[in-house]
Amino acid sequence: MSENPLALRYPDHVKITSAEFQAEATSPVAIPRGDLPEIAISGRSNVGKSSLINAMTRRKALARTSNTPGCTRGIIFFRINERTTLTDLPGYGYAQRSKAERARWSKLIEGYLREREQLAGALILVDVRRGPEDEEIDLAGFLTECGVPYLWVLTKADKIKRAQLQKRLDELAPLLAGAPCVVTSAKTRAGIDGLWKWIEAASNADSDA
Ligand SMILES: Nc1nc2c(ncn2[C@@H]2O[C@H](COP(=O)(O)OP(=O)(O)OP(=O)(O)O)[C@@H](O)[C@H]2O)c(=O)[nH]1
Ligand SMILES: [Mg+2]
Repeated sequence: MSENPLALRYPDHVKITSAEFQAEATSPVAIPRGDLPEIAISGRSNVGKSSLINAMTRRKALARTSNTPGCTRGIIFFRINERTTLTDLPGYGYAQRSKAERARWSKLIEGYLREREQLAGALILVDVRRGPEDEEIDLAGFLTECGVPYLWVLTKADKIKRAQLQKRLDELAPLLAGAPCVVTSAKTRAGIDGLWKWIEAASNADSDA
C-alpha cells in the first residue's frame, strides 16, 4: 500500500526555545549582518509563507499573515533558537503593484539570494492545488545558478482530500526537477518536522563546505 504523505506525522523533534524578529529590510542596505545559517522562504503572494513560519516556530503571530495578498513587504529576518535564521520573503505575482515597485522587489530579492553568504538553502512554496508555474520554475533555476539548494514545499495540503493527494503528487512530480519535496499544512502541522530535518541537513552541508 502506498503511504499517504499526510499520514507521515513524525513527533516534532525540534524544540523551539526562542524565535525572534530581527529586522525587516526593504532595501539592500537594510539587510542585517547575520552569523547563523540562513534559510529563505519564498513563493507567490498568499501561498502561506508567513503562516508556515508561525507553524514551524509554534508561534501564533511571529510572522504577520493575512488574507490580503502582498502582506509581507520587505525581507523579514527571524532568529530561531540562536541557531538558524529564517527569512520571510515578500511574495511575488501580486499584480496590483506598480511595475517600478515589482522591479525594485525583484532586484532586492535576487541580490539577496545571489549574494547572501550564509544562505544555506531556500524553500520554494507552492500551493498543492496550483502546482509550480513559470515563476517557481524560474526561481528554482535561479537558485541552482546561484548554488543555493532548495526544497519544494507544497502548502495548504489540508485543502485537498487525502484520497486525491497521491494523485496530485504524481501529477506534480515531473515539474519538480528532481529536487526534494515536502507536503505541508500550517493548519494541521503536517510536514513541519520534515522541513526542519531538511533545514538541519542543508545548514550542516553548508558549514562543512
Ligand atoms: N487552510 C489553510 N490555509 C492557509 C495555510 N497556510 C496559509 N493559509 C492561509 O492563506 C492566507 C495567506 O497566508 P500567508 O501566510 O499570509 O501568506 P504569505 O505567503 O505570507 O503571503 P504574502 O505575505 O502576501 O506574500 C491566510 O489567510 C492564511 O490563513 C494552510 O496550510 N492551510
Ligand atoms: Mg507573508
